Amino acid sequence: MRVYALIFLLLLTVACQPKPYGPVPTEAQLRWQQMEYNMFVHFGPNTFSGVEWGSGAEPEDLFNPTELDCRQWAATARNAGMKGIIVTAKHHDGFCLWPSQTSTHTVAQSSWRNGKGDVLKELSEACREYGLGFGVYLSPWDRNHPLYGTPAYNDSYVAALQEIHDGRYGPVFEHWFDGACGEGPTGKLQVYDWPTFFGTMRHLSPQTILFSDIGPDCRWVGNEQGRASETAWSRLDTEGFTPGAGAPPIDTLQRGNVHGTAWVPAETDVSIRPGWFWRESETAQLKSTEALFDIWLTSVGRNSVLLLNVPADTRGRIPSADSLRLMEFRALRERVFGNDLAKGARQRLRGNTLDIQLPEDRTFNLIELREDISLGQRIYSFQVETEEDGNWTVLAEGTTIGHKRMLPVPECSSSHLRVSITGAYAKPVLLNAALYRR
Ligand code: FUL
Repeated sequence: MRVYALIFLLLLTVACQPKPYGPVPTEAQLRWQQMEYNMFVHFGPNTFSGVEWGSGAEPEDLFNPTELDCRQWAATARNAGMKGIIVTAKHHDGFCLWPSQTSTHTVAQSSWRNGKGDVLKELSEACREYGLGFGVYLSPWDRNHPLYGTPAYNDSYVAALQEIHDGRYGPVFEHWFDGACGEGPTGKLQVYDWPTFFGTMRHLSPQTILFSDIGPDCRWVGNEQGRASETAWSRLDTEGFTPGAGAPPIDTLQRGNVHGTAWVPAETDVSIRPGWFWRESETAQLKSTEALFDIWLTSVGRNSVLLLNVPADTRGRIPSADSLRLMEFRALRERVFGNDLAKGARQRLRGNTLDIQLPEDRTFNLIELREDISLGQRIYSFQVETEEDGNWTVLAEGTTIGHKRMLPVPECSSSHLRVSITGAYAKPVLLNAALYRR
């Protein structure tokens, strides 16, 4: 009898387990989403010329960092609380930061370290030492390459992918495919062979997250201001679209597609400075700690991953002003997020309601909600209320939640809250909520 009862209970538990809804993240996508915060480093000839888009005609000797120190980048990123670094291995000017056989416009042709330098080698080793993911940005648009504008250029780009991803630099957590497609040195545009680019990557390095406007693994958030949409689906319809000019409208990239057929979460790329590349003149215009915190709320706090650009300077180091700002930003996050005011609360998920009973009145102005995205993204409408003498007052309302949703609210003191899921495509799977005071 007891055995039957046990089997029955077991079957019941299995039957009650929520089933995945729609497309779900791969293991690699889940790991990537949990990284939450990575460093982008724009570095190359533009660092020395002060322009954003080099023409490709710059002499190789222009690239001449006096004190390149990728361990300093890695130490800065780790101390900032970041989990990985993505470097511009090649920007639109075509200069390769590694001695590539696919080009004659690389570190090998420069006099930097007598042509023996390799930024990718140095950075990948530093990332390994500091326990960070190593990632690369490799611009398909190339204003230097003589083959650009012909089908043979696609082969050359594929050969560059092979060089970077053949294992010589160790695992690469993310590869950034910029969709930009301008003219090359002969005035011609290139027709990029995206299926071959993506196919090559899947073959070489199936665990690498592939970024482009439309994925396949993560997508562009649609702006460079650090703002994901309040309604942010990790689903996207990519059929018939390409990265770059063939991408869906910006609004779609920002919001995703509610019933999209692929799991393609948004990545929010934004620079700590006005430009992507370092310029002495922009040191005074670093984003403030408060502005960075707001960006955190509208990126990580809106179901996306934050890729914050912190450009290296002409020495090849992260300038101290920028690294100081990163540390202030970390200190602010620790002050706020290090004190979860929902700690010690009794949180119970009953059907569509998460009931939060605090041990006493607590004062907060920021609510954090999370959905178990391993089962897909389900919730499309919710409400947060507080209770006082049996009366409920609505504090916040929203649409999507996803991996993390942060809701700034007017400062409020309460000991009893509830999160009501007012719309979901399948049984909602909320994780514990957190409350903070900024
Ligand atoms: C854009 C590029 O044109 C910018 O220079 C920068 O690299 C940004 C991250 O992507 O498409």
